[in-house]
Amino acid sequence: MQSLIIVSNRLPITVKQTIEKSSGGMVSALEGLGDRFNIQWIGWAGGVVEDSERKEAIASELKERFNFIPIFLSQENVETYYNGFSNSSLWPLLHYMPSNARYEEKWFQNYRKVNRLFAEKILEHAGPDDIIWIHDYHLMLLPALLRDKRPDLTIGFFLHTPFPSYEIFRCHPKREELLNGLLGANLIGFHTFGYLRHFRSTVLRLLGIESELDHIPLENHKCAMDVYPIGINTKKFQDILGAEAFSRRRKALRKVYRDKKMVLSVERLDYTKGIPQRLEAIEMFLEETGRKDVVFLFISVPSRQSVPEYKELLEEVELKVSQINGKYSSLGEVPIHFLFRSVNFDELCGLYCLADVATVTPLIDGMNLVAKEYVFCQKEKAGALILSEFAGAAQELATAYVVNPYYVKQISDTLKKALDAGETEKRGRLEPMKKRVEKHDADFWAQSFIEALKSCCQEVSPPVNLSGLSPEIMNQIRSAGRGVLFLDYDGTLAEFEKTPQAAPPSGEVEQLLSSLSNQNQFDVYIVSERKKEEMDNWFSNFALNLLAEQGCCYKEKNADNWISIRPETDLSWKDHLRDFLKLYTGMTPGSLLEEKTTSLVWQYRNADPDFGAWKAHQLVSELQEMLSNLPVQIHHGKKSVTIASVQTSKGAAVSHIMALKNYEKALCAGDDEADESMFRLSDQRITGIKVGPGKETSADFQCPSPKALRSFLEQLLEQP
Ligand code: GDG
Repeated sequence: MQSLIIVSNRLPITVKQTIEKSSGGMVSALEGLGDRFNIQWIGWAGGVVEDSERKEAIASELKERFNFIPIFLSQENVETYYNGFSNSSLWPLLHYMPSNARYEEKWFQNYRKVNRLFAEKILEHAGPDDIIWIHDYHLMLLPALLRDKRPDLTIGFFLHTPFPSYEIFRCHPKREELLNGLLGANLIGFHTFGYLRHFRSTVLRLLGIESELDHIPLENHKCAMDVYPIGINTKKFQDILGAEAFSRRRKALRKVYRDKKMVLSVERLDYTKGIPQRLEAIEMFLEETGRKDVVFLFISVPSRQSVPEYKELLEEVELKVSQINGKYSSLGEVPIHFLFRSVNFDELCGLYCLADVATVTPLIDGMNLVAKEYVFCQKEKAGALILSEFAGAAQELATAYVVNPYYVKQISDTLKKALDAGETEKRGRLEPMKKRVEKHDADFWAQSFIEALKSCCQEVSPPVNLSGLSPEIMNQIRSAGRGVLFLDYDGTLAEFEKTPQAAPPSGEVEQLLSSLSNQNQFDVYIVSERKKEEMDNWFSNFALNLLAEQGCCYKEKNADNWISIRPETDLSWKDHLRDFLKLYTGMTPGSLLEEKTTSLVWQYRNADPDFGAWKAHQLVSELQEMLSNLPVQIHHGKKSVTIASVQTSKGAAVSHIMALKNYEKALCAGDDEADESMFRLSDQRITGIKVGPGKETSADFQCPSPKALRSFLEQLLEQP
């Protein structure tokens, strides 16, 4: 049976005198996968265990009883990796709270170390076909660490928190490393489309990598992204709600709160949960209504108390609760019952069933399972859910009483409305939510993620690819009497750089150009949109033919002069357009205008990627209207808009040279819209290779990256 290795910061266990498995949503969801996979779980056992015999004993018990593999952390790692980097640096930032985020260099070093520790442990256990499913922000570097050692692994990553907008994520000192870490995965799952959208735009803005609709094309793999809202462990709730003992428990609880309407809050005491704002809303409610028949019960589970912000929050909340209680209590009547502890599962379910209203008003929350659990537990009567629009759950539970958690008056007014609502209104709101929660439970979540993860790795390569090209075409090209290669430069032979000046040949590219210069099997043309002078500067050390400025002119190797392909071209249109394009350059910081012999090129590689693309579309549509009667063509290429004479194109230049030199066979490679003119030539002698992603191409073959093309060309040059 195939192995599924689940990896999370903590193993779902509590180690006390004995070891007990805890039963959160994830545990049961994953148990549902047990029929199809041999499930192993790797994570921190919790606490600090120094004694090596004790470590061994724990490890062997965990392995034997649950198939769990523990990671042991030192005290220092707990402080730096866990309390420090994960909970004081990443957690606040992922939750839009940069003012709570702190950073120490040492925290990151240890975060990296612990991620490596996880990687080593996984690699010890991962077989060739195993699936690895990593959870959450504690392990953001792990996918790339694994990919680096084992490119064949199937790696999924699920983020349980929000992914914030680029403007927030960019605050983090290690933002690029974190993103690159995540991109090692084959599939990244988010709770909502909003988080996915932010992730894509952050990858574009920080790493300059463009995404396709549902994936990010990378050099050696595809990183798919999708939305998988987590659900609750419905079976566990169902079992308890049906049990006889539970109904007794619920009756007992009801006695405690008889004659009262109960408003329930359940959460970890965390600054993301909007507790101070909710307390203010309660105060306003009590002030305005003077109601004595409502009790507000808070179950605030202690959390991260060694992080200073959490201690401060506790003090703030306790102070506010005592102020409100001091002001609005009467003998025997206390409006807020604040429990700073957890309750057991039976009690929790009892409270869910009993509560007339649940207030779930986080300032931001990845999903929030309490909202879903409350909905599921409404059986005999219909309770009302007040839900923050900033909880991921609000995307699915749209018929709740949705509030802005920052708007205290709105929460207070909604409390009044929810408490006074009739059964019909509450049922009407509840039923669609219940249906959703019942169907899209934790099991559904895990199954959908794993199915998608499996299928992203089984995907066959795109229909046109180089694997078909290698033997057959290589031989044809090699055996042709007169063979020629037309090779575009930027984005084809060399990786596309952020600035046009940053791409002179170096490293692997330089080596390949030397090999191409030192062979005599084929003639080689470097084809580019670049200016003649630039091509002279960059390529004069190589014995290669050059074709510059989108096919306007060429220069044979070892020759001194450039030869114009169509000297009589009409270029009067350039004077009409120059000033107009300069306007766009002024409006778009980072863009520039390049003037070439037969073309004008507006480059926006350095502009804000979204703004640049937006302006480019605007430009193209204006140009299409302006230029309809002029002898020009417009190309919207990679980060550039080219307006060139109709008589000039790379395709026309290739045709011209093919005829002139009477070549028998040609190979054209390019990555961009302008290169399509070579691929579109209806000439049996020509084979086209499109480099990079993108489905729309007239090329015969496609290869994923400049690196892949270089290695293909190296092979081509080797003697068969
Ligand atoms: C992270 C994300 C996302 C709470 N108090 C008691 C108790 N609980 C249980 C609840 C619920 C769970 O804890 C809390 O889940 P949440 O989803 O609300 O929040 P986080 O723990 O912060 O979880 C969050 C989640 O991951 C899943 O992806 O939804 O956004 O932050 O199941 O029932 N359980 C018991 N006693 C308590 O006093 N027994």
